[in-house]
Formats: sequence, structure tokens, C-alpha cells
Amino acid sequence: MSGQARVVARFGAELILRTESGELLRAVSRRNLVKHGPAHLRAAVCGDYVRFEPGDGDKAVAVALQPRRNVLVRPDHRGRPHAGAANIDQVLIVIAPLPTPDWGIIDRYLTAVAALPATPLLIVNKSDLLEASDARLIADTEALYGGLGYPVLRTSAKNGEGIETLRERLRGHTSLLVGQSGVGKSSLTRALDPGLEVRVGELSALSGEGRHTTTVAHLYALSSGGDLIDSPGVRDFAPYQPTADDLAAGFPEIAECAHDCRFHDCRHRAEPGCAVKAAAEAGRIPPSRLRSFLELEGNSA
Ligand SMILES: Nc1nc2c(ncn2[C@@H]2O[C@H](COP(=O)(O)OP(=O)(O)O)[C@@H](O)[C@H]2O)c(=O)[nH]1
Ligand SMILES: [Mg+2]
Ligand SMILES: [Zn+2]
Repeated sequence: MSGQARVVARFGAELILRTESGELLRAVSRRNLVKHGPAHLRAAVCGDYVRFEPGDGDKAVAVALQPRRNVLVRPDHRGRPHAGAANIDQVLIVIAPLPTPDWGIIDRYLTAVAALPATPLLIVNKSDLLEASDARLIADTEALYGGLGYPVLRTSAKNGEGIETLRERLRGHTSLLVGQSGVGKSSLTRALDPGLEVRVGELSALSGEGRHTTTVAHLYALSSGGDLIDSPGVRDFAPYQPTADDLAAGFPEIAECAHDCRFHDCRHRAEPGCAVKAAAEAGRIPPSRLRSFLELEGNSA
């Protein structure tokens, strides 16, 4: 059997592929599917499209990697660049009343999403807990990001609020779930498609590496349409050293205002004639956004 397939998960040199007819297949990958470029971009990752051919025994062989629309790179546990997922067109940034949302983390995600590039959707999950917790902080978060033009959707994996709307938003796209551990990413995946649990089990059996199934990104085909990537574990995704361009894309309101700074290389700290600082003081740029920008800029190359 040969053809084109999408990578559902990768365990070292082993891949789980989904063929164009929807069948799941174990495969091994040829070394260095891509001949040139940085080492971390040469292997197939979750969300990639590959060509495969029959191999020895029951495993296929991935022989070529199709060009990527984008690839998400994050630091591995030693801080080296590592490709996590590819061909993403929408990123679902999930927050919840608990754990408490952190605007610095949301801004970090938004910067990385703009750099991919992909469309962000901010999801406020656990809406069923709102009464019992800090409803004010959630309302402020929705007002802040809604006001900046980002779409915001309330959901509950528990009582089903917003789930049908979310299904609509996912149809026809490849979406990636990100957010702090415990916000409900995996619960949302299950709420979107209760049948997935069975397929998850099937995947784990196929991989023969059950212990990895809890740490490796998986691409799920939703029965309502669309592919959804969930990355278990805490190290889901953080931008890899945003460049000045990434920052401008992640903070369009600051980038636009910066045109009016007296110095074209103004860093918006203590320079005279800084339009960004003036706008923040006048309340036209949210102070938390400027704080996030300066923090990320401090880390940037
Ligand atoms: N009340 C409530 N609890 C939820 C909701 N979504 C997830 N949880 C709970 O939050 C915890 C973490 O969920 P999980 O899906 O594992 O979060 P993940 O780490 O982001 O994948 C679990 O105990 C879930 O049952 C929700 O919408 N409402
Ligand atoms: Mg999870
Ligand atoms: Zn400035």
C-alpha cells in the first residue's frame, strides 16, 4: 500500500499515519526526510503530510515529506529547538477560572500564533465554575482581548456550553489546543467528540508505546469535521525567542503606535518622545499588554 497520509503522532522514528481513506497505519520514517535545513525540521511531526510506501512486515515506510504551511517550534527540555506540530491554521488558547489566567502567558501564545501564522481563538472553559470563582477576572480578560479584536468563546466541557459553536469553528481546519495544564484541553477534545476515546485507545495499541501516548502530540479527526491536535503534558507550546517581526505581529496595537515614536528604534522604555508609553499612560494601550511586550522583547534576539 502506498500513497499520501497525515502524521497523527510520532514516537521517535515511528509514526502513526492516517491515510486518505481514514485508515490508521504504523510506519517507520526514512532518516532525514528533508535533506537540507536545520536538524529539528528534517523529520516528520504531528500534522505533517508524507508519502508512504510498503515496508517490511506490517509497517509502512514514510519516504517523503510534503512542503509545510507552517511548523510550531518550541524549546525541548534542554532548551534546544524542537518541532512539535505542522500545518496548523487555528490555535485554541484555552483559559479557565482555575488555574487562574495569566495575561503574560496569553500574550506569549498570541505572539507565537501570529508568528506561525495561524488564527487565534481564545476559549474561556469551565464556564460552569464561573459563579464559584473569580468571575471579575474572567470578565476583564474577555473585555481586554475582545477589545483588541481577538475572538473569545465561552465553553464548558462539563455542561456543554459553547461546544456546538466550537465544533462549527473547527470544521474544515487544523486546530491546535494550547493552554496551562488543567484548563480542560483534553476534556474539550472528548466533549467535542465522545467517540474519540475509543480511537485514542486504538492509537495507543498501534504505537505499542503506551507510556509515550501521554506525552506526545496527537492529531484527532473529529467526526463533525476538522483535525484537532492536543498535546498532553505541561510543555505544550511556548514561542521560541520571538523576533522583532514576531512581536510586531503579536502586538499590532503597539506596533502601530510605535510609528509615532520620535526614534525609529525606540524600545518604549525611557526614550523621550515615546508614543507607546504616552498611549499606555493615557489608557489607549492596556498596561498589561505593554508589560508583556517589554518582557518578551527583553528575551528576544
Ligand atoms: N467544572 C469543570 N471542570 C472541567 C471542565 N473541563 C475540564 N474540567 C476538569 O479540569 C481538570 C483538568 O482537565 P484536563 O482536560 O485534563 O485539562 P488539560 O490539562 O488542559 O488537558 C479535570 O479534572 C477535568 O474534569 C469544565 O468545563 N468544567
Ligand atoms: Mg490534557
Ligand atoms: Zn516608543
